[in-house]
Amino acid sequence: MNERGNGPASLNSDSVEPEEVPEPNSPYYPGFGVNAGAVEELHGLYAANPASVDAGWRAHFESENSLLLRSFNSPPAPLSAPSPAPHSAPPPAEPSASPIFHPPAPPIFHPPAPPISVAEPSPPLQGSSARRDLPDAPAPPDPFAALQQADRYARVLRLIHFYRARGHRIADSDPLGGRSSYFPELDPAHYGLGDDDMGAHFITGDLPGGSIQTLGEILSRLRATYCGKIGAEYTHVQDPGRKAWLQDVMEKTQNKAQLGNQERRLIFEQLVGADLFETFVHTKFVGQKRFSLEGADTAIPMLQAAIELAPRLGINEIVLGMSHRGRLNVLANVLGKAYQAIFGEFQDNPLVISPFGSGDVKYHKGYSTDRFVESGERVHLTLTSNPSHLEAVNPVVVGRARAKQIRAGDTEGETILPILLHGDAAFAGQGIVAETLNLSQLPGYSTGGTLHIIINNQIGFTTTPAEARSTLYCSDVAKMIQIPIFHVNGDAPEAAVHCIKLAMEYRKRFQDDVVVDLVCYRRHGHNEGDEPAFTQPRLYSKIRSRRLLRELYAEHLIREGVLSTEQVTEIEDTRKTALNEAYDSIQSRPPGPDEPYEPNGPWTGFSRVRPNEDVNTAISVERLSQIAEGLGSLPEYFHLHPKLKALVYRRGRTIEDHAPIDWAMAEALAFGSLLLEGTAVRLSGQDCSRGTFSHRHAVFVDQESGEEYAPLDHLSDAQAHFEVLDSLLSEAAVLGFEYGYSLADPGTLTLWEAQFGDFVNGAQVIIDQFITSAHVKWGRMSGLVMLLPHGYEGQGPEHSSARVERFLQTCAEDCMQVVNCTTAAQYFHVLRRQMRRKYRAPMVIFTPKSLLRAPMATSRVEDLSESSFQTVIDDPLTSADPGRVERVLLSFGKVFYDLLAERELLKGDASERIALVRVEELYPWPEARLREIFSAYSNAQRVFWVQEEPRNMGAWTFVRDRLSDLVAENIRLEYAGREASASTATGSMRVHRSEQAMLVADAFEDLE
Ligand SMILES: Cc1ncc(C[n+]2csc(CCOP(=O)(O)OP(=O)(O)O)c2C)c(N)n1
Ligand SMILES: [Mg+2]
Repeated sequence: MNERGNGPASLNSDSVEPEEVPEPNSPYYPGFGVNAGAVEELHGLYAANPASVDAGWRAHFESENSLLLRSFNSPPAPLSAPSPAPHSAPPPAEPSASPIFHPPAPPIFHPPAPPISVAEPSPPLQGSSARRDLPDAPAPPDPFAALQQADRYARVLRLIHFYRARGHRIADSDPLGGRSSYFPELDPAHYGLGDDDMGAHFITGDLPGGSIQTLGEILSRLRATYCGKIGAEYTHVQDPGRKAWLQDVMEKTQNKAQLGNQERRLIFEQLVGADLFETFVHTKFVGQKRFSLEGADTAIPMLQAAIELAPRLGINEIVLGMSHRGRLNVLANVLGKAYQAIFGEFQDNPLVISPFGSGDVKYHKGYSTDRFVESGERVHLTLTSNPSHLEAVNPVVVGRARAKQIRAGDTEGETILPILLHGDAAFAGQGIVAETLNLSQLPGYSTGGTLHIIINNQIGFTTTPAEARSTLYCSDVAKMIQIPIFHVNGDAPEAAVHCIKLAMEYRKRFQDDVVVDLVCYRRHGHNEGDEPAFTQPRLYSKIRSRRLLRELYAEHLIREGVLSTEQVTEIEDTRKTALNEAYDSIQSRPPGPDEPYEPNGPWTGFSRVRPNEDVNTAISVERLSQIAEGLGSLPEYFHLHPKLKALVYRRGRTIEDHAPIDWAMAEALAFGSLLLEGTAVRLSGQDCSRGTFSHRHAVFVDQESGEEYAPLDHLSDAQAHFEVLDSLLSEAAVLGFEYGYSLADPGTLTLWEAQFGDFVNGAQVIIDQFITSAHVKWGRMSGLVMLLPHGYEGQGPEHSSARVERFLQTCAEDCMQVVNCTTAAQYFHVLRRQMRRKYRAPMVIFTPKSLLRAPMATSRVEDLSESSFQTVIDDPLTSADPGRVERVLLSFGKVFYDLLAERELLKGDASERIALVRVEELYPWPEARLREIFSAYSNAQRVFWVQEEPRNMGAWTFVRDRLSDLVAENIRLEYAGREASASTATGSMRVHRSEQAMLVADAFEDLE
């Protein structure tokens, strides 16, 4: 992990005082406090006539220890002596390691300038002004003049600081000219400095260009660096090392791109490609939505620059995520998706059927490809499929990148780079942005930094920035993680490419996210059919008068002698020809699906087609013992909490003693068995290492040292990695992250646990838009497991229901597995089944609360070593003589135990006339197994579905039709459960109990 400034950051944390605290006006200040002024006055008298002050003061002023003398007579220190300072940044790479920028090493933290001697000539100085004296320094010995001069120096140092902190406020970063050109703290007059002072010399602190420069020189560097086409926000970064590095690089280069002619030509070609693609599609596919990139064309050279630079920074793969804006352009011009394939989608040819299901609109689809950069090195690019829900893809991309990194053995995020493109309104508005940023530095979730590019077209659909946010910039939320933000003029492609280089270099050095805010405009409406002037007439009259960027840049390059007019025409013609040829070719030969769906890479050999046969998930008693022993072993030195000693001891002996296996133990045995078989396990969720219900204890904490120890990660030298992470307090981003992780690593059992199942609805977008539908929309598999505590125990409306009904409602096309286990062994087997099959589909497991420790839900060693997961558990009591059964009570989850308890109260042989059948997996619907069971209970006259949830919730509406199809025609299918309700559960324990008793009574009505 990086070391970082630890202080809490606020959104306005850059509104700080200057770093160089101005010297106090009076040299007496440190010693005399509020009396400094009086002492100063006395000294004035003394200076004019020593006899005019009393002997004590005279002695003091003459004394070597006098503050005044000390201040003025101390040997002058070199003004700009750089001292490698203590800073909390991680050790930066050697300067030579930077392929782009070559600032002096190491990053420098400049201490405040030492006291200035005006009595002595300045020592020799470095830099252009090195040999300058301070001609403006008044001749000694007039101390007042010296003080005035010190004050002027301090003012200039403040001015320098404020250019660093606020220069972006007047930077020319908006191509529509919307940014102000005046900001008070950037006006020399604000510091009492006027035109007359421009030629005067001042100390500059750590500003490059020499320790002493004229005010004109100082301002010129500051304005070039901070107020050009790039507005840099970085002084909110509290880590001095990071800040100093950036400052140094930017001020030395004056934040100007140093691009060769070849690179500039390439930028031009990319701009031509970006623009002509849009205009071509516009004319050929009239009226079709494409969410044009026009106005933000520079995004293409920016992405190209990132790819080009990647191998030089050790990056061989980039995982991209973006929304609608310009996506087709990125697919064509960055990922190299064939024009034919894209045009084919515009034609929506009925012959082109999605190979995996319903498919998706063209501007949501993912793509992957290999790109070869100039040097011949390969970069793998993956654009993650995403839904319309803006920014929802962010955590998915980051989780996916993390999994790829771990698979590649890259724990520092050096080889795989996530890039996220955002919209300005969405970045400011969607909470998942902040949640994802918040993940970026957390152990287990960090990727070594994401590069964020905001396509800031200064509008969101029809909404203006003034309506869309309370912040100054659309990027302000990113300040909370103290990362640099570059606002760059979208019509300045070279500056934008420079920002990308700077951002990539910064990420490489500090493993942080970086934001590049591409300030641009949207040439058309939200989509091409929209009329933007309905709502933004003035803005759009301005935009319509804007010339194309490619034309402006062509003129610039012609002026600079980089390209001739003929070359410009040739570049444009070549691109037009390619577009026309692609279009013509698909008229005669329609393209097939652009991405034939064959699982590849880590997915090779996996299938989305559910196998019919069961998989053996039992493991030997010896293996179970080995795992249990591991669970019961802690290092000798480990100081375990006394209350946990019995638990650890018990776990260690469970198998040997043939003790009952509870929920947590079954889970640990399942995890342990997978780990020993080489399958990694990653479990993430709020407080999940201990477990919300204090049952899991997957990690122990040494009571003296605080060291953490996870026994499951120490079972054997040959095992796979076990990772359990207490996550950020988010549902959407964390579930999104784990889903992304599961996309890239089918070989790791990836689980997300909700604190209580009801919180899962905070992540609904991830469930609906990705987990349940990604396969049929985009052909993407996932084996993600969601553990959702569920069950009616009188804890009120918010801690009872994980909304079983919502999952069931989306079930079709084998999109997922919906499970509720009633025994520990069933949980053990279903977890193992998830990984031991070559089939991958997401699984939701409704996990218990009260059953976690309930003896009746425990299992025996044989249940783990001999059996396997049963989708339906028939009643062991009645199945021996099914013909006697008159009533079948079907249930899903813990209510089974209530029914069991009630049945035990029945007198005589009545209990043998009631079968309690547990449906343990509702989806895929276990039709064959249920049919088998019903046919055995052929004498039953009544079949009940019993549930704890209200009638409009739970599984009732899902099972009703399905069960009706299964039971004989003369049999009534009945419901026993709570009445329909708007809220999931009552807040009263008393009411809960009576409802629970009532629903059980309903199931047993008319029985004695
Ligand atoms: C979560 C969500 N809410 C609303 C929408 C509808 N919508 C689509 S684009 C858009 C405006 C987005 O503005 P911005 O983020 O600035 O991107 P731009 O279209 O300007 O590139 C809206 C509101 C959506 N797609 N997703
Ligand atoms: Mg926008």
